[in-house]
Amino acid sequence: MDVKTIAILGTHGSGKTTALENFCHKLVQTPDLEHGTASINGQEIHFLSSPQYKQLDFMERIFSTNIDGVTVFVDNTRGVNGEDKEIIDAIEKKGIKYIILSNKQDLNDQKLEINFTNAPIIPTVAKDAECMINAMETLLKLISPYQYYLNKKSLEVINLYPLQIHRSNWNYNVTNGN
Ligand SMILES: Nc1nc2c(ncn2[C@@H]2O[C@H](COP(=O)(O)OP(=O)(O)O)[C@@H](O)[C@H]2O)c(=O)[nH]1
Ligand SMILES: [Mg+2]
Repeated sequence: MDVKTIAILGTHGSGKTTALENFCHKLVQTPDLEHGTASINGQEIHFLSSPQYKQLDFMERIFSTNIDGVTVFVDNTRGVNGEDKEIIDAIEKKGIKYIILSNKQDLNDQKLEINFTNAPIIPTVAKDAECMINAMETLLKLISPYQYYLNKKSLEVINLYPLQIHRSNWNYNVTNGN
């Protein structure tokens, strides 16, 4: 089965752990790594993140492995700082597909302005399941538009079954509004 690996990066306190606790099942937390899985739009995803301050060290470690995409959390109550720029520059250099989350949008609803990247900037609230799913779908589309389309089509077929037993817990919860 095809599993995508997505790195969750961002400065300390930007909302990475809150988001992972929200949408991952089987989230494993150690002092230098957080990882878990989720199924979004029929795509199995393995998420990797680091609870440590030094994101650049962590990036060096994981960028030598096979990363399909990156989600960068920016704390929108603070705006973009030098460390955010370092993280984004390093991803650009590697040529990996990424999105930027303007997180804590509930505390500051101003649009996050970044003038040094053309990556999608998506307003989010880390505890809000629906907006996190939408953000991840945007990244999946960016990574592989065709596969995203195929996954969506096969979900439509599965949804013809009234019990939806083939759907993951994650999708099941969302359709029930839990
Ligand atoms: N209001 C609000 N608080 C958030 C949001 N995301 C994270 N937080 C809070 O910000 C703090 C740091 O979040 P955390 O997930 O630990 O950041 P991390 O260091 O990137 O893992 C915690 O107190 C969270 O509850 C958000 O979208 N809205
Ligand atoms: Mg954390």
